[in-house]
Amino acid sequence: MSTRVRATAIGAAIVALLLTAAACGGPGSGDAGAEGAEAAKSYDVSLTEFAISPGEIDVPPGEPLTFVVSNDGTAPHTFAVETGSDTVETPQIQPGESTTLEVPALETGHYKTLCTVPGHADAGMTGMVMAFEGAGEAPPNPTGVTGMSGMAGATGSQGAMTL
Ligand SMILES: [Cu+2]
Repeated sequence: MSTRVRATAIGAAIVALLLTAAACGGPGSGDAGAEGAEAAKSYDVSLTEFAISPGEIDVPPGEPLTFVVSNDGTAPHTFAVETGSDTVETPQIQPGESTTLEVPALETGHYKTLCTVPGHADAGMTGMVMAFEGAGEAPPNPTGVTGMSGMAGATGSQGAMTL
């Protein structure tokens, strides 16, 4: 009887050790990853007749940009950024549709944005991307990466340990 109790206790101790080892390994590697990889930021752009909103988009220099472009107007539009060396633009976006535009990292400076449909830029569909240090700090975090599955696992393990 007593040996049986002892065996159970040893088993519980081993389980506890394994859990402790797992817990120690987790947070350490997690911290390293969070510091190294910054979450990619994206910028919402709305197209209408005949305007690009926001007219000025502030971005940090030196990192690739993603623009989420929605056509909120009633005619096809495009969104283009003149990066200096060339023009990066979306295909024509139909009314009510949206697309994304990937723009390579920009140096500090200002860059013209426009709709490339003939006549639209002249009608007012122009804007500016301003790239400068400090832009886009404290960005919103819509993804909410909180590791819910990890939490659930921990709770289950604790329940087992109390037995
Ligand atoms: Cu347009």
